[in-house]
Amino acid sequence: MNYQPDTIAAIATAPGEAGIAIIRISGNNSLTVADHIFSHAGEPPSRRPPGAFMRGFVRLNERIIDEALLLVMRAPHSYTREDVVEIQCHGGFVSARRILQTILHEGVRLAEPGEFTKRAFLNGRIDLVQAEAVLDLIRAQSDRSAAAAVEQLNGSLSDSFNDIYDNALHLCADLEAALDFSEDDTPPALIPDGIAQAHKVLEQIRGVLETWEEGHLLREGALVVISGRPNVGKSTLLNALLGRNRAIVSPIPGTTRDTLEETIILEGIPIRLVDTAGLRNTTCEIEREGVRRARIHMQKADLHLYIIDGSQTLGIEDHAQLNSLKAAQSIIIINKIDLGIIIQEKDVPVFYNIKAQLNTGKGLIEIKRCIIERLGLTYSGQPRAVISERHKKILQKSFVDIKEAVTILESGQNETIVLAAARLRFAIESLGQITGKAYYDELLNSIFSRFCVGK
Ligand SMILES: Nc1nc2c(ncn2[C@@H]2O[C@H](COP(=O)(O)OP(=O)(O)O)[C@@H](O)[C@H]2O)c(=O)[nH]1
Ligand SMILES: [Mg+2]
Repeated sequence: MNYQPDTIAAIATAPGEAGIAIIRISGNNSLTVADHIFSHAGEPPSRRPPGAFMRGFVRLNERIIDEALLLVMRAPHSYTREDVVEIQCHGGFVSARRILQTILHEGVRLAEPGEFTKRAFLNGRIDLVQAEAVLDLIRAQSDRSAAAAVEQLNGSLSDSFNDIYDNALHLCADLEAALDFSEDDTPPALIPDGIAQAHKVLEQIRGVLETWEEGHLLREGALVVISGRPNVGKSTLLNALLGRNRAIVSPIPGTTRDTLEETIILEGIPIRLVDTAGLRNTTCEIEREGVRRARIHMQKADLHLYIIDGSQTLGIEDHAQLNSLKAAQSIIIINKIDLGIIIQEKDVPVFYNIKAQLNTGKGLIEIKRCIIERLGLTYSGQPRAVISERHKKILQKSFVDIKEAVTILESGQNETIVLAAARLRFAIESLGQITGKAYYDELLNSIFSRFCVGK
């Protein structure tokens, strides 16, 4: 562990024109440094009570850098549980940077990404799952994502993980205790009880795993790809869903050559909408590249909006696509119904078809409703914390280990208890890494390096 509680500082606000900027200092020397650089009528920061804030001037060699507010927070009642000083100065590109430089000249080290939150974890104020919630909250793109992150920050997910961990630990302890008995003394109910207890843990893990889908959507959003042959109305649909003219719409086939991505929010879930180049064989190199990019996005899509021009017969690309699309992941839009429907309904797979006239917005409400249904986004308004990819991987691995332990116990041999207990130990070790009961440098780096400097 290369954790040294030296004093660190960073600008905590985003750079650019703004009302104020905040510089944060954390560690044993925070208050001494504040005394050196901050001039103010009255007691210096180090003699101020916790929670005090003072108005004064940040100085470098007697020259004023900026007028600022300084807040004093004392260990352990601060974000990091260390002495923390926050300086609020004027926003913009210069003041905060100069104040930070002045602080660094006092022998303070520039904080690494996420280091303040890492200290909050290492000092036991929050666990790893709560630390991750801080990042989720900062990155949230919708009210619903933010509400889920706040739930997680408040510890509701940590409670579930701790419960699973404790139950697995108890089970393991019971089995290990039996190892001290001679074979004849082993309590007769030990194995059946153990199996029942293990099933309970498995059930708990399964329950938490069920939140992953939602967690994935809340954090990464859903990738919804609009595709179809040229000129069917793909860009018209993108613009209609966005409510503004983002993509060029024209009757000339092959107008959209690159992929265009924009985000909308549906039921509190960020939807990454991608408009693509129309699928066709073409000699134009640029358009061919566009079609190649379209296909790459189509492979990754959570949901396809495949558009057909209903007033034309289907093309070979349509037949190929319609055959490869999966019902659960596709919505087929038969557009331009104002021009009369020529295509035969039997040519279009029966899974969801919507008839539309996209240039007038006809069919749009149904398309939105269907996106919500297909992606399972319906929201009751009740926020709940949901697991991330990292949690999922660990839970799945632990699940396998515990299941293995059950299989061993079910073989019914007393001498196999030691093997079952060993399996459970593996599971417990992994489970501990979720909340950070057990951690190693690499795990912390992989989590905190995703933060910004200053958080
Ligand atoms: N008549 C009719 N024209 C439409 C409809 N939807 C789009 N268009 C027109 O079809 C042309 C191609 O639309 P566009 O969105 O650029 O197609 P894309 O190539 O698939 O992106 C444009 O002139 C649109 O105004 C519709 O429902 N009915
Ligand atoms: Mg287009």
